Amino acid sequence: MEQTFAIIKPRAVADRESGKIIDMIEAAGFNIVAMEKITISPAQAQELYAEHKERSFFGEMVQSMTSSPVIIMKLSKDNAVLAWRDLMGATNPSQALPGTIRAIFGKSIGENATHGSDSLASAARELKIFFGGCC
Ligand code: 3AN
Repeated sequence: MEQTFAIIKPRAVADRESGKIIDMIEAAGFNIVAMEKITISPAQAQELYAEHKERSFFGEMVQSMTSSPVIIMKLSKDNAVLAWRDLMGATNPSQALPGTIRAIFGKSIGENATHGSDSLASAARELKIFFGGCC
């Protein structure tokens, strides 16, 4: 079965929304293969968002992702990468379809509740940053 990488972002964790988000993940048929509450280091955030290094919001994004704890997950399901992107909804919560996680819990394009890998290659790369060779 395919695997993908998910993060419940700092604001959603601080607002005690992680339980509701995990409920939605399980209701959608994902298996939680690994899960941990961590504070992301600046180096991990910079590596995660390496492709956005030149963007104006890069510093702000690294700052916000490292500001307080997150929940990281390794999820598995058939077509997990696409299925998790669909369940999250569009990056900008105001454009996310009703019923998606970002539509329900997202506050803004930066504080959009969750992260998900955008391809199988990204999933493998991101899982390695956060879970290494283990699990
Ligand atoms: P996604 O997370 O849906 O793959 P990307 O890859 O376009 O979206 O963006 C990566 C992260 O950068 C998003 N999770 C979002 O929170 C943040 N982001 C994207 N655009 C902006 C923006 N204009 N201002 C602040 N943060 C942004």
